[in-house]
Amino acid sequence: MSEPSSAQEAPLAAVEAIAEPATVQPDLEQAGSGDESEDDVAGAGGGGAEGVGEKKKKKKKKSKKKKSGSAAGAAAPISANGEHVKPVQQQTSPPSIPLSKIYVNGQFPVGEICEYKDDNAYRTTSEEMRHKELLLMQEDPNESAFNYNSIRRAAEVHRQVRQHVAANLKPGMSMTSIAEMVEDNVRNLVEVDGTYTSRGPGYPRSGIGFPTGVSLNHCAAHYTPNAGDTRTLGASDVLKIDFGVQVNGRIVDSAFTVSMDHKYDRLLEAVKDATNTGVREAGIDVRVGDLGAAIQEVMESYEVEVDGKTHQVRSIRNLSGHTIHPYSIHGTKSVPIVKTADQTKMEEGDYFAIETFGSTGRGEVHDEGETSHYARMADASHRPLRLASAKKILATINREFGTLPFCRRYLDRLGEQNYLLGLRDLVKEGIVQAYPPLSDVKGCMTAQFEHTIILRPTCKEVVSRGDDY
Ligand code: HZT
Ligand code: MN
Ligand code: MN
Repeated sequence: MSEPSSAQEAPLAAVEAIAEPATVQPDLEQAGSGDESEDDVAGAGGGGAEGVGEKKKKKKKKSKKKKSGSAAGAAAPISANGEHVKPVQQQTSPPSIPLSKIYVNGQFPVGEICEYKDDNAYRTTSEEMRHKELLLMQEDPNESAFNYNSIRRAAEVHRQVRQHVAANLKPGMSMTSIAEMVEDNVRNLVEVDGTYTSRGPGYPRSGIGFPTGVSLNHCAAHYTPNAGDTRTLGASDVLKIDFGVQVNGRIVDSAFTVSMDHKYDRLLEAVKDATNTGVREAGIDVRVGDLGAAIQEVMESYEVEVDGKTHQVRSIRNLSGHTIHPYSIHGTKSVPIVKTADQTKMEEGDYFAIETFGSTGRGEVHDEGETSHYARMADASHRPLRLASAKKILATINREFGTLPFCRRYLDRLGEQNYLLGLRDLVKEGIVQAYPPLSDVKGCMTAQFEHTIILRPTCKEVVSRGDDY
């Protein structure tokens, strides 16, 4: 079941590619030249969709060098409505060209398409479902969650940014510079321009979806540096890079793990396999507790040997995947990564972040360390605030982020000062939720892979799939 060559190969290969000239680009010819087959539609972004239960196509070897610089996700050449997705120019390295200048007709690459199975196999060809989907896709992207172009644009930004970041990570870099490398590139490619959708302030047109997680080693999630943090990346660190891109409120939430130290290869492979299992088994009418069981079974079938000691990889039982709603990173459903009795069903129209975490430790996380991540609660009703600093920072949060998560660095760069007391008051009043770093026991290692999927009427689309993971 496991992919022999997968795990951290992509990130490490990318890291090794630092030495190469950064000029090799995907050939535009190939991307839109009409040599597409039906396979290309179904395999979208999924040339690299290794191990998700579909035939692998032999990759054309046009260059001896690994492609770099763009479309890490093997851009799909045809959009869902049959129109060609034509890049009119190639991305630079480092990336500098906004996606809207590369895909000028507004059609962005389709993710990996997976057919529904069993009782839902009829959906693939059902006229009713196709018709429904065509109508949904014509809805206004501002108002409808079903205009998939917004999320595909966010996903292509994610692929291009992560490709660049993975290729440029070096031990000794500060965690702040790593997070900023992600964020600066996201802002450029997704064209953050300070405008809002028709919903007004708090609903930015496009931008960063949530703070860039750069969690290290036994810390599994929700660490990003605050001001003054001097931590640097070590050569034997296990780094989870978890970042989000947002277009018209549609958020792509996807993450990968890298380590320069090969002794963690097997851990990364286990978690990648577990996440791909979750992605593959997800579908309409699937019970989330059953999905958790499938994920756990694959995760815990792995053993990793680190410095002469053998560990069974554990699924971190109190972490989970989740639905994603417009402008809200966690919707109402969770996807456990261990077997549970949760009978909640996945449904048509749901957007899910499928993420799994493996650990060489206890397989359970607790809050540890200073909080960096926050988000305003969706229901903002509250009693009057007494602290002036709380009122002031809440006004900024309402205008700039609405219900999108943010971190202290994002407040700093807006020029906010001395807001910590006010921010803590908002947390105390239940207006803002704090998301502290989540860690397993000291000395263990944790890894994560995550994809965003859409349960479309006719098929499942793994929007964030790339040729890296
Ligand atoms: C919270 C705050 C953020 C959502 C998962 C996650 C990163 O653990 C229901 C299930 C960003 C995301 C989130 F700033 N969380 N995905 N990527 N973190 S979660 C959660 O809080 S809520 C899982
Ligand atoms: Mn994430
Ligand atoms: Mn997530």
